[in-house]
Amino acid sequence: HAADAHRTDLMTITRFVLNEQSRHPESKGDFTILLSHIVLGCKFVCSAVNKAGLAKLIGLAGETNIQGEEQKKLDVLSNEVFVKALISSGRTCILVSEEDEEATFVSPSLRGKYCVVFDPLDGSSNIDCGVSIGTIFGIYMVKNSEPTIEDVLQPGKDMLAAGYCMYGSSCMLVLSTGNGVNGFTLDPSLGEFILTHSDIKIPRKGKIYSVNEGNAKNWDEPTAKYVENCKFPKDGSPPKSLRYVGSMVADVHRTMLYGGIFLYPADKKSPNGKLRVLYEVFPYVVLGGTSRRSGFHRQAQGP
Ligand code: P6P
Repeated sequence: HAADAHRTDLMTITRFVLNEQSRHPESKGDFTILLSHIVLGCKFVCSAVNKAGLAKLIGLAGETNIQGEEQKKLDVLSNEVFVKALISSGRTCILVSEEDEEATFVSPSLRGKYCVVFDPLDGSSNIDCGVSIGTIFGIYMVKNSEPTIEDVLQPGKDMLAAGYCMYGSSCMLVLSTGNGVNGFTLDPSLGEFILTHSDIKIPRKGKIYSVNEGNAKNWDEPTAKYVENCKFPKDGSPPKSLRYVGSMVADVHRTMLYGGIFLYPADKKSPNGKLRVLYEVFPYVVLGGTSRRSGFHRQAQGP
C-alpha cells in the first residue's frame, strides 16, 4: 500500500510549501503565492525550451512568426515572463535579473515584501544543441520600508529561499526554504511539480570534478595544483572523472546528487571569476548550506 500511497498521495510543490508554511503561523501565505508565480514562470520556460528546436524548424525562433512578429530570443522571452509573473504576484518589491541592466522597482500598488534575484535562462547559449539549461533564483526579505537597491545587496546568508529549475531530459525544480533541499519533477500530464527527491544531501565524497580545463593556462598555482591532484592523486586514490557541461545548472545539479566539486575559479582571463555572485553563486551557497551534509559549501571555497 505504501507504493499506492506514493502514487495517489501527490506531494505537489504548492502542498509542500503550504506544509512548510504551517510551521510559521505568522506568515500569511505570501511566500506560497510568490512561489506559485515562480513555478508558473518555470512551467512556461520548460514548455518554450522544449519547443525551441521545433520552433527553429518551422521558422519561428529568431525570425518572424506567422503573425509577422519578430520572434524573441528564448532568454529575453523567459525574462519577460518571469518579470511579469513576479510583478503580478503582488508579493515583490525589487527584481534583479541577469537580462536587465537595471533593477525593477515594483509600483506601490503591486508592491510586496520580497526581493527576487534571478537568472531567467542560464546557459542559454546551449539551447541550440539541446544541452540542459536552467533558471536560478534567490529570495530576500525587503529591509527598508521604502525599497532601495541596498535591499538586493544583502549577503547570501540572508536569502530566505533559493532554487533552480533545470530544463533537461525532465524539468526539475530544486528548492530550499532554509530547512533542507527538495527536488520536484514536472509531470507534464498534470502540469504539477511533484516531490521526487526529498531532503537532498550532497554525498560527502565524490568521484567527479567539474571545471573548464580549457582555462588551465590562466589558472593560478593553487587551482592548478588542486586540479592536478584530481587527475594524479598523491595519496594513490583513483583519479577523479571530469564532467563539464558548460551549463552551471546542469553541472551543479549533478554535483548536488552525485557529489564531487564544481568550480569556476578566478583566473588571469576573469580576475573576478565569471559566475555572477547575486543570482548564480549565492543561491547555490544557500542550497549547498541547507542540504544537511553540506560538503558543497566547503568544496565551493575550492583551492
Ligand atoms: P565557460 C553559462 O554561460 C555560464 O554562465 C554557466 O552556466 C556556465 O557554468 C559557465 O557560464 C560556462 O562558462 O567559460 O566554461 O563556457
